[in-house]
Amino acid sequence: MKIFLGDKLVDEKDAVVSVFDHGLLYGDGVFEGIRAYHGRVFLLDEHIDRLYDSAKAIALDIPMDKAAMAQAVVDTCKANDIADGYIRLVVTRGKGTLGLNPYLCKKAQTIIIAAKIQLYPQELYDNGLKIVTVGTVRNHTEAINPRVKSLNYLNNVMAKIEAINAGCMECLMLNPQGQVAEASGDNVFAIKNGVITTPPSWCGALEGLTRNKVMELAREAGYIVREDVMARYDLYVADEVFLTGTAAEIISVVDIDKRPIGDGKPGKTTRQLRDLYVECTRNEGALIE
Ligand code: PXG
Repeated sequence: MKIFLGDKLVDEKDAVVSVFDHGLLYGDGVFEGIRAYHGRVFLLDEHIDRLYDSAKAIALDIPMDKAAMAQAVVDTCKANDIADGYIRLVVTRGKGTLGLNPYLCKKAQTIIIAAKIQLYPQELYDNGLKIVTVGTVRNHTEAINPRVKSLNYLNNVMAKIEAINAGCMECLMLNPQGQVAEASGDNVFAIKNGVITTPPSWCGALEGLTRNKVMELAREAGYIVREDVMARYDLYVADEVFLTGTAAEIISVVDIDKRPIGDGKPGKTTRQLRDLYVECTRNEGALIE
């Protein structure tokens, strides 16, 4: 496998970073998880924009412009013959000292891995997910804003541990005010009487690109789509609930905290939105050439 490291493609065996890299020492850095479908990188510009916004928020200078970064993603896919796959784009603070001070790290480190994707089992799409609310609340917006896709994912990892311990693959995370934020690695939506609602990002949600795409597709299909503050109650009494994310795409939630959602089966609007989304993944994206 070829890995993009720093400013060029290298063999996997040479793709090594320093033990003094602050990405490792402090989780100091940002990342993106991107999909390639049918020889195209889906939502590439949107991922690059979010990466640079995350970097800006943590005062990290990426030593490459956006166009060069987008090209590096495409080149990494091409070098590995990836037409359908998963791309992990990481920018760390780089090599520094054992102290926290990021200003002592001379240059940010860029890593791009293009690999095959491990998909969720089809059974989960057919039957839907059961999730639980976890005790770990999403980061306070003035601690690490959840809009920053940072390398510091312990908040989400702690939530995931609770989900797995409860026998679930995903979970519901609330913000410190007790409002619905998102899942550990996905955004959450509810549908009630034909109105589709998701929490605004200021409630502690990553501004998911799948989320944004689904909102756009749902509006085009004639649905009313709202970003609104949500309580767990809104999810419990919804007709349908679904999660969105680059890896999961769109997946139904059929049970939350032992409350069956709607009739306890994946709903037809979720199915419709999933079909529209899959259609987009066939036709859109930056060509890998
Ligand atoms: N919330 C969080 C906390 C996430 O990490 C999403 C929402 C969905 O955002 P996108 O832009 O993907 O629609 C994410 C994204 C992984 C993996 O390997 C995680 C994500 C994306 C891709 C892969 O677990 N999280």
